[in-house]
Amino acid sequence: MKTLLKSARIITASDEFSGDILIDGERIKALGAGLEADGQTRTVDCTGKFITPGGVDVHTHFDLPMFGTVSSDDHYTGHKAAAFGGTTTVFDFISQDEPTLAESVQSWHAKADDKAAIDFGFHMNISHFDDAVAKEVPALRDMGINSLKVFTAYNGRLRLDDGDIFRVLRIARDNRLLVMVHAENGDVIDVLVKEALQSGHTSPEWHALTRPAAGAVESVFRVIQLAKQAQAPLYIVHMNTAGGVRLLREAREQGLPVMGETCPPYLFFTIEDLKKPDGAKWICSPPMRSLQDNQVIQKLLGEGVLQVMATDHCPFFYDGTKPILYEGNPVAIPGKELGKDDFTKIPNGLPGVGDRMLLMWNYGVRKHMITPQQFVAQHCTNPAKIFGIYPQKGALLPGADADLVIWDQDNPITYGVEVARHRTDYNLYEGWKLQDTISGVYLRGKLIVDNGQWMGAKGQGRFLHCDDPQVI
Ligand code: DUC
Ligand code: ZN
Ligand code: ZN
Repeated sequence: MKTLLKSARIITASDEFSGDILIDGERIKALGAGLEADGQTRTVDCTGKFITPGGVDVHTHFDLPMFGTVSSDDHYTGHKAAAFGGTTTVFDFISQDEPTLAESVQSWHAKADDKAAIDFGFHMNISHFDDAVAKEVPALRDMGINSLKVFTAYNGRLRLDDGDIFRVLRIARDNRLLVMVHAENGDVIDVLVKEALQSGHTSPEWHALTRPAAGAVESVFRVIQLAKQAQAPLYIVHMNTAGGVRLLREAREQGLPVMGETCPPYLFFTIEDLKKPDGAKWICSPPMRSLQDNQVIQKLLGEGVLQVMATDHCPFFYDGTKPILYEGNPVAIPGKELGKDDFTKIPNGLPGVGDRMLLMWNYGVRKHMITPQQFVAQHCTNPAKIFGIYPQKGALLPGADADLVIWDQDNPITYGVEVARHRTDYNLYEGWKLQDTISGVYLRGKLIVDNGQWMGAKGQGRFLHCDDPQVI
């Protein structure tokens, strides 16, 4: 089956032109002006529309157990929400919960494979490290995994000490794996949380006040120096402090192979949002920072200091005692209300996988924070390159998977929970106006979102075996 997308504005990470895209089966066959359809080709008129590659969101947490509940999107509902927002590839983090890494990988396949509605890859969390784990790490490559995540926070739960992070970095270097790091100061956080609770501070803003920006900046500095000593590349997840992103810039100027990711909420929200009566909606780790942090990150994103825009999608209901209707059925999953009397019990995480492309196009590109080419680079091409799935993903090139987003120019809508398809009861961007919207999404040549209609299916998503990570 062939499809010819005719007369679109085509946007890539390096270019922008008017033309056509010919899809043959699951792949892009040709791009250019004046492509002709033969008798078996379905032609779609894309006049007035623009096309980008399908989005690649390399930071999601579907079906993640936390604080006695679970993130409210699973590998089907989250994939579907992603697709409505123009994302056709996601990467989820495997918890190191089983006796071996191989068993942990298997447990994540068991959650994801039958539900997947878009294509997906995995990162492996390393939250306990010893000689046995060290021996197992290289085999992850045969399982299609090329990235490890380590933590400098969450003491006693996920954190590794600096020596173990250094060892992980060296093993990763020797096996062409990329280390991703969550950089906050776990020791300081523990002291501040204890003091806050002793003083009777239980409201949501104390989540942010007990996880200071300076601790994140110090930790970013430390992990960059650890990677330098290990002579290993490094990818810093969800960067959200001005100081941290400036350190990233400095490291890259020195030629160090360090890359950085941020997420839309860190551009648009601050600790002031946590002070609102419904402040728990904004609770995630690392937390919202200051207006100055927002502004510096926006500016440095535009200067190309950060390579990737991801989401850290990890939604919870705001009020998980009240069901919502999902695909016609009532669903209620315990959420943020679990911490109404104690900020340390509020599940950490935000919805966002479906928001990312729409928000960043309308409030990033249209507000001149980033160019259309930077948008495609940060949301599609760079993450695909870094995690070893380029040019199959993240590119509009002959031979690439036909993952495409058809955008409607000047088709204004008001965004919010009713528009976003996340399985939760709130959206951070409630009431925000979107000027350009998404009318069609193709996954490997199949139209899975068609003018607000879900045409996809559970189980159609494929696991991606990642090739070598790239430093960009
Ligand atoms: N931060 C969150 O807020 N949720 C899930 C994991 C993380 O790092
Ligand atoms: Zn993290
Ligand atoms: Zn995360």
